Amino acid sequence: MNRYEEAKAMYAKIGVDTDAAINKLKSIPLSLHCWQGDDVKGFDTEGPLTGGIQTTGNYIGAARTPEELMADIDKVISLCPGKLKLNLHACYAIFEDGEFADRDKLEPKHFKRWVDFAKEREMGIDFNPTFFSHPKVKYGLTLSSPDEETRKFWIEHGKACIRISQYFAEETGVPCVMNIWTGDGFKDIPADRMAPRMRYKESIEAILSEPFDRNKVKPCVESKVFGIGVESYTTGSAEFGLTFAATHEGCLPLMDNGHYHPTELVSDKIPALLCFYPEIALHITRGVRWDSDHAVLFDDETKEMAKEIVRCDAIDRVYMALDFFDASINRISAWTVGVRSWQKAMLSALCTPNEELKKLQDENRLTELMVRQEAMKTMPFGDIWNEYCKQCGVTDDNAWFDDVMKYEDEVLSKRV
Ligand code: RNT
Ligand code: ZN
Repeated sequence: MNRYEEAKAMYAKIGVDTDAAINKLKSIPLSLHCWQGDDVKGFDTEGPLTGGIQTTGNYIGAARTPEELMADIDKVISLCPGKLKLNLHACYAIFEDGEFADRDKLEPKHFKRWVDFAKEREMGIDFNPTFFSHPKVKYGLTLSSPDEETRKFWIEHGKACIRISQYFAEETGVPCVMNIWTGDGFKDIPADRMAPRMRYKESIEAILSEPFDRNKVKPCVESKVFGIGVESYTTGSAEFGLTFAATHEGCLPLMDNGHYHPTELVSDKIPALLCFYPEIALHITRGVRWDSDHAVLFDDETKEMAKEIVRCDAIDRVYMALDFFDASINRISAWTVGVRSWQKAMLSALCTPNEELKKLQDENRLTELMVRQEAMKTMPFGDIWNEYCKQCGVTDDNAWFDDVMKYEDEVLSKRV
């Protein structure tokens, strides 16, 4: 018997079918964010990253062009098991022959090359209007600005993004999750907390008044507790985001697990939202002391989030997307570790005897529940993971790094 067969038998004893788990995971899409490859710079502006988010580090090899970014994404795809979707930001528009369109004038054609890229790889596409890193962000505000012209510009941007999202869905045949996040807020104590939120509400409503097919475009609102330089107040707070989504048909709440106080757990929020929303969306990241967007690891909270999605039987109701950006280490490795870690967390959740454990809880057999849950931790999960990687045609955790170093040597190190 090989290691997988032995591990499979051990899991079978506790009521888990590992073959079924492996097959199920192959069909679950994970949205791969393009912005790990170039430190969230995009192609449409020259300025710095703003909006309360920050990348730190200057490791060699950030992608500078669409070609480089696409090549890097291909490298990541080749190292990762499972089904991926492409997650783009509006600032990654590709302009041909010196043409330029500002964010309010973006059109589907500016993303045609991304559509070709995704179709060739049988990937769907998710999308994000980019409400940051742009001269029209006025005093740190966009959709909630008191300046009407500013608001109008960003509303037009949002509407353009709805049209582009619908184009993505039509071209790929896969619904497009379109996420609205702004860094709007104040560094210090504001005098008016409500009016910016009323303006934000009306602006999002104006964006969503753009006609679109709700089966093709899934608009989301992502909330946040604070940002760098936006410490005292964010317009799009948690209560704002949740209530907006709850009161606007077809709009989903998006939770980014870096966007809460460090002792709050998104794993606990997932089942709470699933009681009310038909569908929700996630940004999966790793905050270290703050929303630092470190690469996702196979750590306890990541596992717990995956467990909730699986045991709430909500795989088809939760849109999972990665959102991190580390510029201090090899970016391909950061990306690959993040993808593989989430896949691992999902596989681990699928290899958990959830129904049996729930029964222990319902029968108040809480001592046994603790004992069984602890025992899960030393099951031979690595053998199941290696089998999944093998079936997906990718190497195990120890083998892919050499490949990245070769790519760094041959490709990334030449980008100076
Ligand atoms: C920022 C939000 C947002 C961005 C991306 C680039 O804190 O998490 O989702 O990270 O849109
Ligand atoms: Zn996010």
